[in-house]
Amino acid sequence: MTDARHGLTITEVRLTPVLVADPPLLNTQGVHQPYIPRLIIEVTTEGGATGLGETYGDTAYLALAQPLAGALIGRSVTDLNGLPELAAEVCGDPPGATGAGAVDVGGLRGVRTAGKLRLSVLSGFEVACLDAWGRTTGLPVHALLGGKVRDRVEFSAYLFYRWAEHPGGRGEPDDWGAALDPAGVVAQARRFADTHGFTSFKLKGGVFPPDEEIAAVRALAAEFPGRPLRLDPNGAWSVPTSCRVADELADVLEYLEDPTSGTAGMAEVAAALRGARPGASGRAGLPLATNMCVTTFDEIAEAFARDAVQIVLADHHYWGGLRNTRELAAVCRTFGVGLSMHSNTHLGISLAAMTQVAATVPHLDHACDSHYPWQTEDVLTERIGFSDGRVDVSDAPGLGITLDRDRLAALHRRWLADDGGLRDRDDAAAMRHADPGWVTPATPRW
Ligand code: GKR
Ligand code: MG
Repeated sequence: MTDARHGLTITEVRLTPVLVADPPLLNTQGVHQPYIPRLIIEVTTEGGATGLGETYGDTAYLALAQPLAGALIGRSVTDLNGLPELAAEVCGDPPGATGAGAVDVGGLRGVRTAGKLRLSVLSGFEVACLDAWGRTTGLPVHALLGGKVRDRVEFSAYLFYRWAEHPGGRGEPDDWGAALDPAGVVAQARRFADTHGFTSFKLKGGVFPPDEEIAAVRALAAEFPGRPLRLDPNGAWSVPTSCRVADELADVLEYLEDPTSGTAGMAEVAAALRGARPGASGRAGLPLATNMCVTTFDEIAEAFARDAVQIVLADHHYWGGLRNTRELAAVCRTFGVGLSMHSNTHLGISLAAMTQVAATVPHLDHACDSHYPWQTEDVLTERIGFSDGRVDVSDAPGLGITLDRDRLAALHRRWLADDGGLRDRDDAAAMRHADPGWVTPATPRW
């Protein structure tokens, strides 16, 4: 559909891959690379508005984004319901896809199907279209989504075990130092709380044996009594280990995130925590959250029918955009399943998008998490700030942000100059700089 009357027809789409500095944050796959790829999308309309979007920048995503960018010319930025069909038609399978159109992203993360990759790509275009539409009409994106139900969105501090620097001194230095034990984790949380006012905390686990991570969570609970805490090992534990950790931390955790990999395992753990499994202590009653086993609409039915997860952590990059995130919210609300948001390494465009959609979801039950405070670089003229651990919901047209072209160009030059294999995020490869024999675990580590 075109929309010449309102100047909403798309005349140009620019794709700019960038490499963004990232600290040496540890997870069960390995360690973050010194620089991580992101894709910045600009959609310009006949009326002269340019909307911004952001998504993953790895090669497979770029390969899908290019044909979609071309196919958007001449369409209206309001034609959002047509995007999935268009993407299915023009994008094809990503490079490296198997016969079933799947790309192996390694270890417990399993495979990303071409369909999932397409949703991630089109999420960036959807956000850019909404931004352009909002700029044209003078309306914030939240108004285009039906209006905000809150003025501020709460985020949690995202704590990571980390090294002081990347192996070989690569990347950009920072002054955080290492965090490899409970004292280091507490010091990191204290700095986040003092700087940004965060009052809830998520620890990325699956890095050290569970007893060490239990000790870190206990140390956080002692330092911040009564504050919401989460632990997320990204599926690194077996079912029995997950049950044990849940039992040990039930009194201090708000929820346990993806303790084990896959819906079947999560269902077993959830049943045990409900006391429904023979021999289970049943004392926990601790909810399980996921951003791993429910990442598409297709995965909902089984997970909800088995009561495998009590909270879904949305991520508009996975779910195909902001409007799908709202649809997910409605499904969760219908089934009495909680909703919040998780994140991946991202810049301010994505934070603005997360904030706009989070502002419109009535039952956002927990603080969202965001990697943004770890990113010292951005492509915006003004960084988005947190106060009291919250981001103010912008009422300015579109996303309410401004692109800094010089910053964008500088980060793109870094991408152009890369010959070190950083254009595809690979936490295991980054880990091999420190531990040459490292292989991402494909089965539970503990
Ligand atoms: O950045 O290391 C990381 C995280 O583990 C990220 O990749 C996850 O997608 O934060 C995410 C999560 O909650 O699982
Ligand atoms: Mg997670």
